[in-house]
Amino acid sequence: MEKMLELYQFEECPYCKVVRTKLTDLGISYIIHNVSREQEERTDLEKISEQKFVPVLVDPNTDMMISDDDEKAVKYLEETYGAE
Ligand SMILES: N[C@@H](CCC(=O)N[C@@H](CS)C(=O)NCC(=O)O)C(=O)O
Repeated sequence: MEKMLELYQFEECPYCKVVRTKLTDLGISYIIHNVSREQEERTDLEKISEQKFVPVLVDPNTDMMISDDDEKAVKYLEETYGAE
């Protein structure tokens, strides 16, 4: 893993917590982008992912972006980094 993974999230979001926990369990250091709790204010997130829901997981190593789907993000992390 050459580049750090990035997670757009806010702390109380239960779906974000699932992804944070999986990243931690896999020992992956990552960059957190804390978005506003107000959906209307998530303009940066909308530019990047073309939608306003979190979590959004970005893996620049594989050009993968997973938006608004914690189960898919967890599956991706297990399949991509689970063996490390
Ligand atoms: N199905 C999505 C649900 C994600 C979701 O509902 N995220 C909430 C925050 S917990 C969200 O962004 N809601 C829009 C908002 O905050 O207004 C997932 O599996 O991750």
